Amino acid sequence: MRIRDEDGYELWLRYRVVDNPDRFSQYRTAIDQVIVLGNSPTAEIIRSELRRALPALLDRSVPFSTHTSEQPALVVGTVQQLAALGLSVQREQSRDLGEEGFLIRTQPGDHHNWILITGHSEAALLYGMFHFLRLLQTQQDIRALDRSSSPRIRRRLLAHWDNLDGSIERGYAGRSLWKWDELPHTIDPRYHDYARACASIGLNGTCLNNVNAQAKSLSTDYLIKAAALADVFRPYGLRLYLSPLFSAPMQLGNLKTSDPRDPSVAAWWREKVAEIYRLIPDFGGFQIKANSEGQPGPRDYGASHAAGADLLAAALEPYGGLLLWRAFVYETTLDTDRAKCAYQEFVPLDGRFRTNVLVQVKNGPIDFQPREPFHPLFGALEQTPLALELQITQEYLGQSIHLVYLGGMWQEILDSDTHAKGSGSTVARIVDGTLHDYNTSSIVGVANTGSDRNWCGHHFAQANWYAFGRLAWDHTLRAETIAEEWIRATWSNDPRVVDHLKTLLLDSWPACLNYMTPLGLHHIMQEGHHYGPDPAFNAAPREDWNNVYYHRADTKGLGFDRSSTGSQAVSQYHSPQREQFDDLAACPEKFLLWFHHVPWERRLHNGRTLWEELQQRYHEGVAFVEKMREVWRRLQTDIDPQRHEHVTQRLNQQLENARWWREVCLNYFGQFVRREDS
Ligand code: BDP
Repeated sequence: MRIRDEDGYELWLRYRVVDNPDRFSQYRTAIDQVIVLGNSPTAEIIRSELRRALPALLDRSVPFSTHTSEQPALVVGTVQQLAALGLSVQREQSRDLGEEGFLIRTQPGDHHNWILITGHSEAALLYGMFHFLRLLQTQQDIRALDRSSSPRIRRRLLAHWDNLDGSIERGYAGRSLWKWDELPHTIDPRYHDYARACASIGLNGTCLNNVNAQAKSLSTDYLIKAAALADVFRPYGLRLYLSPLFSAPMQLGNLKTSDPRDPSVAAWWREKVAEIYRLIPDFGGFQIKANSEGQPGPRDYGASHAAGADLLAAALEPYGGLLLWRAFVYETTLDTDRAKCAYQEFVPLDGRFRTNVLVQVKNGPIDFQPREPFHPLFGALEQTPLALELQITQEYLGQSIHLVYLGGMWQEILDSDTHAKGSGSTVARIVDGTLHDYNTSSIVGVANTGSDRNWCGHHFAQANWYAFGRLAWDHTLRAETIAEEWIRATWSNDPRVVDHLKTLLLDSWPACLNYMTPLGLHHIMQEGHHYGPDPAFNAAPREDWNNVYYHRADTKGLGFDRSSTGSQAVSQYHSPQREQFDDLAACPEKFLLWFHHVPWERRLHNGRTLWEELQQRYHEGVAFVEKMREVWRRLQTDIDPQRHEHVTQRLNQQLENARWWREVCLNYFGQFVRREDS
């Protein structure tokens, strides 16, 4: 039988008949009717999702009711609403849920069991409902449910680098989802599906516009348009954020200056923020890129980042608005090693930010490379909460052509031990606020969504959006668990398909590292668009925009010496991490060429010389993509033809690209290797 074609629009919210007979009958027995309490817009969303999902999963109609009866039912309502219905959950079960946490519980009744989905807010019910559907989609046993889950990080955002003209910086899936020309009058139904998808993985914020901002996004016209989006997103628990331009007071307000210390500038921001909150009462706040890559900022006036942040934070504070101040800065006047700059700029400012400010730090000290060690700012600031910024869109990882699952990369970063307060001081614990006992916390993912029918360009890039949301909610989840959930919801529950796709996903990032930037190499992509290899590039206006700056290949060896004999970037890490990175013999080989200039003839742990190992890695990377293609080919009869063919074409291109990377890099680096070292 030919499998029905799919275009990927449904994402992981794809409800198909449960094909495991035991589970199928278990679910049918457990859910005879559904009661969703309340009439709010969020309750309506919950109802409509269950109306869509349950009949499809259970292959029969499921009655909705407003009151209890003799039939087993799924009941969704807040703790208070359930109590009013005579279905109380015990206080200790719901006490620690917090505002957004949910509880899903099988509760025995006189005649039958209830399945209760509850929490303290409507958003909690929404998250609980989506989680329950995930249990069915992934065919879990639901006979004795007792699961509670609360987000570990409070503000979980997607950041769209979308321009007002509809283009997307580093977007590889079509145009922007936001149709500014049509707003506020026309509401594209897709806005609802976007918000549904975000809510289904626990995201609660979206920053609409590019960090390389335009002043216009804060104009009244555009705020009215943004408010229309906020109205759509609100019942999905999704709050709106914007990226302001620091010089907006001049560009929009016709002031003579944007100096953060000028009272007229402060007044302009206060008024602008007041206007935003009049239009969007639950506005989340600002995410700003200042004094970075040509963006205006406080340094233009000799003021610090703290002074700049204070200006905006003071305006947001009365409304509970948050300021995400980005630390992606690299003034080379500070240090000739770009990796050291942000630390040098921000460490002296620790303790000088208002309580509604988070300094937003990319996972690594350079720029969303295929792999970086964690950013040394994690662990360096004790009085300033840090938001972690990850890039979901694969700017440096093959964009929407390469299948690269990023769950493993993010897990590695979150699990990294900064040793800031002894061992166990992981990046995750700094970000979630538990290490320093902050009550604000945030994680931001640069979105990979666009107007493409399948949202992300590559069907498998959807897994990265999914994984980001799941990790943002609970960073203790493992990349493998998340991958399996996503596969079951998006492709199939057939164990063979699940196994094969898991291999594909989990080994895709290591493979990409091998064929692009093994052993700690970084930033050797083609200039500008960052797609494809160009280790020879040496024509940029700034030294640290050249690729040769990063790999430093010469006849002696390869790699950037950031050790104590080089740029001393290692000194920005705490002991014992610092000593480990510093010592060529102890440095994890995955970061070898990040921290050291390594002689070509040096033997690595497996006995191969650096040059031999480099060649081996490039070959292994390509070999894995060949395997990916083969695995995918063998699944041809298990996957719908449309999605199968789409992915096949991309895998073909990925394989060509992987070979290209191998050829260019080995030819280039090989020139430096003397014959007796090879
Ligand atoms: C780099 C991108 C650039 C972004 C910048 C940023 O190449 O387009 O504007 O990051 O994060 O990765 O501000």
